[in-house]
Amino acid sequence: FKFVKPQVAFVNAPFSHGQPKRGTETGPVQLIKHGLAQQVETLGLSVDAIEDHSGFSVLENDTDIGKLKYPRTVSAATEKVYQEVKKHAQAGKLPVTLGGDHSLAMGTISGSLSAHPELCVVWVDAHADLNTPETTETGNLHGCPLSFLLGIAGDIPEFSWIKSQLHPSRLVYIGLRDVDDGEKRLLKEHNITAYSMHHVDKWGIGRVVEMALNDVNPDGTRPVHLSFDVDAMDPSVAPSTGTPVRGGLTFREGHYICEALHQTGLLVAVDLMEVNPTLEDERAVKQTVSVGCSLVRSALGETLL
Ligand code: 5AB
Ligand code: MN
Ligand code: MN
Ligand code: MN
Repeated sequence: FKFVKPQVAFVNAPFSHGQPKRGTETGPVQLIKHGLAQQVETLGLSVDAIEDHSGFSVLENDTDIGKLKYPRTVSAATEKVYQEVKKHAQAGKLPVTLGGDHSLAMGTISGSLSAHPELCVVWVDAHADLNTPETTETGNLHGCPLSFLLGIAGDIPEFSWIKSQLHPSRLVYIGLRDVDDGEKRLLKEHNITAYSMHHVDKWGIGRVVEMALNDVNPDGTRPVHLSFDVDAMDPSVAPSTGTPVRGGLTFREGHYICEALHQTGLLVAVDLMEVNPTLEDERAVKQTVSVGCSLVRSALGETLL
């Protein structure tokens, strides 16, 4: 399996109700306005016409289910993204989903799994996003997508569209530094490999990425889905995001991850999530949007000689 020079299909996902700070829904349009689609074409890749996804509506009477906030709204939005990503992936294209908050990964990874059942996932984030409806302290679904994808969220009929399950051995994290106690228990219980910032400091990003890929994809035969939360980056590099945590990846460490994944030739989908162009000052917003674009370009082969 090798995915060389794929056709890229951007999936714009203007959605923010997986968390309480509005503004993340303007991430996709700002990334595209910055020139991302043209920049990707400059890399010699063909890009699908960008479809308009204005329909991420907030459902009325969407009362909490247990602790979960906006559950039906999140389910509808993520299912829509699932259908989009599935369509493109099954057509042999490489979907690049622009968020929007990270609850959307329920949709993107489900979509990738439908076309690539052997998929493995590299999750780059300050957070583990592994909370179950039971363990979540905030009720924000952007902190929960992986519990749904791994099939450990319990039975919530509103999310019954999530059919495919990701095996915990096919998930690896890079960049963690703010993990809830409940999530730490789940990481141990399900034996999930995680490289925190401590490991990046200890071994360097080169070895960390090598080890991470070796953990989830030892034979180098599995397709890879990269889910990149921009808050994995240090807030000095990507300030405009809803849940910044100090001590993150440097500009180069973030880009190195993207470049190394591109080099595998196995990348079948990319998510860039949690850019919030309404947070911090104009300069910070510009910086964050620009870094977001550049991370995507690196995942698609820029900056390699
Ligand atoms: B993000 C927290 N663990 O569950 C929770 O930005 C934060 O997609 C989640 O990584 C952060 O609310 C979600 C405290
Ligand atoms: Mn995060
Ligand atoms: Mn996240
Ligand atoms: Mn966040």
